[in-house]
Amino acid sequence: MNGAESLVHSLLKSGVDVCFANPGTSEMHFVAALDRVPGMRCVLGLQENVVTGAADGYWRTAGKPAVTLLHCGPGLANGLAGLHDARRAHSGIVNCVGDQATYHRPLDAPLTADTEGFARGVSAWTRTSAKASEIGADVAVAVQAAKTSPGQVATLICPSDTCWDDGGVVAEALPVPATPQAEAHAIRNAAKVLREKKNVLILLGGPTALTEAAQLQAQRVIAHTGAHILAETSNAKIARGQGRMQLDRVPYPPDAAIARLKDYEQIILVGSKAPVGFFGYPNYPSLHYPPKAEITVLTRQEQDAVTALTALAEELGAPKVAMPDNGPKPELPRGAPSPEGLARVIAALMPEDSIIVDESVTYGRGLSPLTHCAPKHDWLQNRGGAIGYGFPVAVGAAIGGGGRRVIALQADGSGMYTVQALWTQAREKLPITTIVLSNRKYQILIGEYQNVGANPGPTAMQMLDLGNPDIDWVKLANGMGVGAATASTLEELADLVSQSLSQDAPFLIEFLI
Ligand SMILES: Cc1ncc(C[n+]2csc(CCOP(=O)(O)OP(=O)(O)O)c2C)c(N)n1
Repeated sequence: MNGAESLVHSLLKSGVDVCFANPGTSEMHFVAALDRVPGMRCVLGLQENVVTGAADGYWRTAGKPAVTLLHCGPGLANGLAGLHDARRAHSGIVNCVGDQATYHRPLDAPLTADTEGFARGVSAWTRTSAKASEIGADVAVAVQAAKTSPGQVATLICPSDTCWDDGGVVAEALPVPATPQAEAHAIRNAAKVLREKKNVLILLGGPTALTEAAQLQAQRVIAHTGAHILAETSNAKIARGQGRMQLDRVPYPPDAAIARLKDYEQIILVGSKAPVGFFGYPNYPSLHYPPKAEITVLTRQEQDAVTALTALAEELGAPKVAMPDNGPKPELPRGAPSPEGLARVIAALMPEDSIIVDESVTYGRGLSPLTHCAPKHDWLQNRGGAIGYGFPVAVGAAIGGGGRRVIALQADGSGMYTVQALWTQAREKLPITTIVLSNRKYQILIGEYQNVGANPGPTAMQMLDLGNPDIDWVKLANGMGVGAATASTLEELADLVSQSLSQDAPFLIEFLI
């Protein structure tokens, strides 16, 4: 058995059976091993951020890591934005990066690069395999690292001779450390704050605090104490819709965030970070909460928020409560495009258990309150702020979701970073309905200009405008095998969304907003 075969066998033993790939010469033995070792679903992405973003989306819905196959330092570097967003979302991913053969590396051939250096900035765990007999054991440790709470990026660099040499040894799966529990004093402290203090905010974030199970316990706590509750601005996955809390998020715009948080004297963090701005601005506070507010940590991101919130509810003597009814589905709206209309179309039409991949940027800021009444669904956001996460995450979310409908809300500027993912959606026949929010601008940056105290002149405006020429999304999608149509009214949007939901295939709607 060669090293590559032991690598694939070891991944399968550790429960990793989906590979998102963009290979090159140094990965040919891995690719060949995929033919000889059955059981790995292989999905080709035509740019590396498609590959890494898909692995991110896969973790978020499947709850287990996929492996990526990337080509040398430059291939990994192309995928770094996706890995940055994945790291911020606490997505577990195993990257296998092919590289120069060990004896060839000192010759400084063209693709030689600081592959480990590129990897370290986005990975919690990085290793370069030394020989074929060790690569199986190395990848088992990589999977263990990826699965360790709260979910981590692990990168194994595989020099090509470690793959083609004989002597591969298959490694068994390693035990994954249990999710750590909150300390007993953290639960007592939070209970004391909730009993004795006023103007208390509970802030939910991270992988476990936004699940349905955690929300049931959080609902007990707020019903009993009258504390307020919010989620962080961007979240990897929030369980939403009927049977879930009507959870608002800390607003993105700094003024709105500061106004929303100004009266809190106490903030209890449950898997979250005390809110800071995405950016600093001249003469503007970086902290979006009052600096005098006291911060109490119930759980850190890697800790089990469900058990901690249950213990907190018990400590407070909070009775069990039913989730509030989130109201009836809305009527389908008609007329000119509006964010409220978009929210109503989605809330009215999404099937139960849909996955919403949200890269709606400015247009989507108000969608949350109007979609609580939708059937139960998961809402995925970009936690890292590196745009272009939407199309690829939709690919991975659909594959990890095993047939669940994905509805991707995709701002046009962000979509152009990773538009190649549409081809993968078509090839894999994924049930993804994409609504491209076509405003033909970098709208958010026009607002950011004002935030930094500048006024865009004609040259600056050219850097923020996506017209001249207009991007033809229908042709782009068709060119990659995805059916598509344009909607310029809410009724056209609703018709196209309904049609697409009846097909087990991707469909793209260019919504002219
Ligand atoms: C990788 C990366 N490159 C550039 C940026 C800077 N950036 C932030 S938002 C944005 C434009 C977003 O435009 P669009 O997706 O069309 O959304 P809109 O603002 O129009 O709602 C840019 C270029 C970024 N955040 N990440």
